[in-house]
Amino acid sequence: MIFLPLTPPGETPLRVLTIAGSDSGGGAGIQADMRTFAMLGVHGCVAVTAVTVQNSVGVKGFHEIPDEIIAGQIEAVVSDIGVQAAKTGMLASSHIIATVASTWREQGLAGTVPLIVDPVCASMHGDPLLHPSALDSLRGELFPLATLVTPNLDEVRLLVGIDVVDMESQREAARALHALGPQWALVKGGHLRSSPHSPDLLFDGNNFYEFDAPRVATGDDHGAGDTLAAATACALAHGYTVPDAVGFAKGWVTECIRAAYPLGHGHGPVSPLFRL
Ligand code: PXL
Repeated sequence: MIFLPLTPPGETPLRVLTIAGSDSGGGAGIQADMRTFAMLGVHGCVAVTAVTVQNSVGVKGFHEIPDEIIAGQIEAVVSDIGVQAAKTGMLASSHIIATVASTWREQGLAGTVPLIVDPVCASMHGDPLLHPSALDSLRGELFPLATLVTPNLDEVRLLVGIDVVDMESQREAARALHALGPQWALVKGGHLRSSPHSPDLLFDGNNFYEFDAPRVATGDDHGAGDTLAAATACALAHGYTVPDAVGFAKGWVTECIRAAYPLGHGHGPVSPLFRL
């Protein structure tokens, strides 16, 4: 199944909130999240954390949104519209992470609304999207609130200092990430570029779940991580268990990678437009 149940026209769909940065190129960040939310039939709400100046070649800079405006967006959405799941993406700095964590707790969302923390640290071009000093806040303040964390292998190295090269080191990384406090940790294998597969490993402190997919040979995979986390959030909003939601999202992002297209002079985006 790569689609989710749809709400009839005129009825209110489930709502999912993304707390993330804007990509002016339209392929990653909030724009990727909203594309997947829409194509999966979910109403997307947004708390913008930063505005990047970006195209297919790289990130030229970014502007951080003030803390009170980020907190205000989250409050405005949850107090009126209500959300059944949320995800975080680019958070840029430790004070933004602290703002998101405290707002999440103050609004009574901790333990009631599933929260996916995609610990975005850099763009695929290697341009920084998180201040290095913010890693402590990510681990200490946001991870304990997370239903699921979804680092790629570069983020795993930064967060827990483990170089994932095989299944055993992937398990070790999952254990180390889970020890930081999230209910579930997903170690994504997409950056194991020499492997013919893209194996993701999910861990809840007791059991491991593997999600494998054949590697799709493309340089156009901008926004893949965001799309995986966004689709997982949509499935959690529908009440899927975490393993079922991740399994669903893995199938969704694999189709989006197959449908990726060239854009500009650099890396094109993964695309949920195949749904049309
Ligand atoms: O794909 C990670 C990501 C998330 N959010 C924003 C980005 C990127 C990658 O470039 O620009 C805003």
